[in-house]
Amino acid sequence: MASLLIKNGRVVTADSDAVCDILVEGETIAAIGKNLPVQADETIDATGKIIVPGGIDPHVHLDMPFMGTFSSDTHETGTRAALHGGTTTAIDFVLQKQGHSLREALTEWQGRATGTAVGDYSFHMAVTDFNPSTKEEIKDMVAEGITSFKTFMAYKGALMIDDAQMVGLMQEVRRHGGLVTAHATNGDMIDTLIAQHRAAGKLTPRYHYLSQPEVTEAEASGRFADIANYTGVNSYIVHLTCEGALNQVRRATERNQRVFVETCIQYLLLDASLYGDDFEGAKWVMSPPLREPKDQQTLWAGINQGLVQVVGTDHCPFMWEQKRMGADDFSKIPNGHPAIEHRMELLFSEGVNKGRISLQKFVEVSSTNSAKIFGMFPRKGTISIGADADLVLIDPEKKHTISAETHHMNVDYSGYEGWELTGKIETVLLRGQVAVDAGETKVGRGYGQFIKRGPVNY
Ligand code: DUC
Ligand code: ZN
Ligand code: ZN
Ligand code: ZN
Repeated sequence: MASLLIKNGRVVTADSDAVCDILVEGETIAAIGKNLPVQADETIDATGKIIVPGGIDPHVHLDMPFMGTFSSDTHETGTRAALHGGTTTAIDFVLQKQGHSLREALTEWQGRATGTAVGDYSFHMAVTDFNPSTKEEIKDMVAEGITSFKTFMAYKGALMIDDAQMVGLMQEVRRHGGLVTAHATNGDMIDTLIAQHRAAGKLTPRYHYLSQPEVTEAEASGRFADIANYTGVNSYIVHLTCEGALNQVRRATERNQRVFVETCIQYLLLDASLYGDDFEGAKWVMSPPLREPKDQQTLWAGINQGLVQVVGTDHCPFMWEQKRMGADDFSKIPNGHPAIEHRMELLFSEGVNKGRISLQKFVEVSSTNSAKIFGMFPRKGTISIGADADLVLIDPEKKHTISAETHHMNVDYSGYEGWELTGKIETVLLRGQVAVDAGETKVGRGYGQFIKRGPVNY
């Protein structure tokens, strides 16, 4: 078995921080300690580097059919870009087609990801049509290692389920020990506001933002938490963006309910002032939309208060030409934003280096908490003996600039063009293999494996 010794790095996990050596044998970590008295086939000198567990992005949409087109990163290009940014595992969404089975959707997604992904991946199952036959499939999905079930409370007619279906799904998922997640926005309210704006000839990207005010998210987040509390299911709100929604979660904690919360890197760093009256704002047309500076502050505080456990991306890239499908009507702009590659470096530079979060919080929200919530811990999400050797070596001082010219995502613009970051991910290991080093990809198409997941372990 090949062995690799990583010497003298500052090894940081969610609950430890020490300069030491890591011995990797095959795909896993064999030993950790100061000055390990071992010889290995290869040695990496990590002096001056910070070593953290491989990042987990629990919210990505790769090669996904949506709004009349497909998101532009495939499982190959998306997971490769993820590796360049230190994300070694991504959880992608399988979308059930209304009127069809979960199995059909899973087979379709497996067909796109199997043998093509470069980084490790798993799937959430988005249940868009809960009925007696879908109900019977829940246990089959759990048996396949798909233990999280996504719901959309918006996108009526394509993805949305109603509250009756929500209750039934939660009851069934609870029976099988799974987790229900939600895109928690009030679809009917949003559809009404979109129709009103269009009827008034208000068609620029700014009206995308004005069609999804904070109340649409706060209302649905509270409703989701209430139904979850009634059914007793494990619950998780994806891409939470704002104060009103987080207050609903805070309220739930007061009755000793636990609702997991994910925000995404863009909601921490970007705000709605990017939606001007020209088409440029289409770069940030995503749902929910970017919010206000006061919401960013609430989210950073929420991380430190332990109310927000996860920072993902909702990576859902579209080429500029695809965005232009909505050049004359904001409601036709494919919703989504590219970020899978830059989540960790953005969070390190703007979070850790600017003193908003500690290095250990960084590890928790970028990796460990997702591993625990989504049933992959301790195989993923930490640096411990027996865990997968998914390791990220960061040069904490090195400066670099984000640009579409140099990124690896298959999309022709960046939402962060020209941002100068401090802290660069230099080397990334995935299951013991150097996957990225000094900007070069070292593993190929098909190296990524499907990760079977278990119950919540948080
Ligand atoms: N929001 C997006 O912006 N894109 C994909 C799906 C979603 O909910
Ligand atoms: Zn059952
Ligand atoms: Zn969503
Ligand atoms: Zn999403």
